[in-house]
Amino acid sequence: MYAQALDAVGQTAPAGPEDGERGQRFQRRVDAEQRIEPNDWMPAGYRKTLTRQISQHAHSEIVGMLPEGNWITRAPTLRRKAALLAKIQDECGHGLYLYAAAETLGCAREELVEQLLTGKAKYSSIFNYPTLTWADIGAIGWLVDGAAIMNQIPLCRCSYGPYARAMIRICKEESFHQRQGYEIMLTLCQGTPQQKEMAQDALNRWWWPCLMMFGPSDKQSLHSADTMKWKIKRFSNDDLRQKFVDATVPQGHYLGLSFPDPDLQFDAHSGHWRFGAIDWSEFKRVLAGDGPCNRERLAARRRVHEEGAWVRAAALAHAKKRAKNQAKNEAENPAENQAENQAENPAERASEAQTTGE
Ligand code: BYC
Repeated sequence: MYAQALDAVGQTAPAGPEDGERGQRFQRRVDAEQRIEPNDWMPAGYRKTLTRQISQHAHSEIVGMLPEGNWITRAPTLRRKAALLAKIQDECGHGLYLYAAAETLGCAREELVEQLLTGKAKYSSIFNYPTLTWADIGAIGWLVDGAAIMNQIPLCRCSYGPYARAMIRICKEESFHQRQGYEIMLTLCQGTPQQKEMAQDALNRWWWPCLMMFGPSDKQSLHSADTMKWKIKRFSNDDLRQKFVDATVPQGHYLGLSFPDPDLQFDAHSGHWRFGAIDWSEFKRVLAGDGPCNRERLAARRRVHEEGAWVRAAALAHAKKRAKNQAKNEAENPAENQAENQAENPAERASEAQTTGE
């Protein structure tokens, strides 16, 4: 379905005011909340920034499986192991929907994956931190998925149709992820003093990196002006960060935990939790490839990509064989095939109508 947009490959259009009437018409459609679809004309800048954001988002989902995968064999109970496996599989699925959405913009998945493996494309900074104890799995669900939902719910209304539609399903699953994480934290906080200490230690280590997930401050953000104008982003990085802090601090207090920020305090006048300064030098270091686990994460991705080469080769060979057999069959029995197609089509059409609700 998504591959239809490959029709648009090569239609590179200039970006900005020089787009003239076409560009103005595009902006009017965006302003009127009309969805932009793969075969519609779009400014080159819109296509480029969407490809960048969606593919980085896809890479984040895929790399995001690694820190949690570290705990599958050591989950404390069968129930926890089943939930963790399901969550990690969901993340793989999210990555696949997102690569498919990015492909509708005319960039092949192989190329996007190559950009990740060569270190050219970014993925979320948060996945360059280690998962040292089981409590980190709780903290990732509660905080990382909590931050992801805050950022991703507005993306369900993104102006680009395939991205917005992918995000609807992703957000439903993220909400389950967040709850399973909070439940792990609650269990630890109601357990032994050592378990509560583990939960506190995980919060201490994940809190600041989670605030960095929302990206640089609005003043430093490179793309926000364009992405807000094009209604890809609906809220600025700082606004989303503040919403996350406001939602999360009372949840932490309910757990009986404290936040590793001496400046955190409630401002009754504005109704917001005010927090201390973020260490942007750490964020820059992680983005530059020098976080605690950057090298390990990329090495793991490269290794599994190489090890999976035979699966890609086998799938391609199988597809070729099927296409060849089908062509041979059609050449040998043209009348039969025509009758079969005619018989099949009404059922196919009916089932399509059912799934699209027509
Ligand atoms: N990490 O101009 P800005 C998840 C880069 S959740 C790395 O503000 P933009 C998951 C940015 O790419 C995580 N890089 O950018 C959860 C840009 O560099 P380039 C994924 C970052 O795009 C649980 C530069 O900094 N979520 O998947 O307007 C389990 C300047 O920034 C980060 C998404 O991807 C960062 N944290 O705003 C498993 C959501 N922040 O590209 C998986 C979709 C900024 O010019 N993405 N940069 O080289 C977005 O909403 C936006 O892309 C961002 C950044 C808010 C992240």
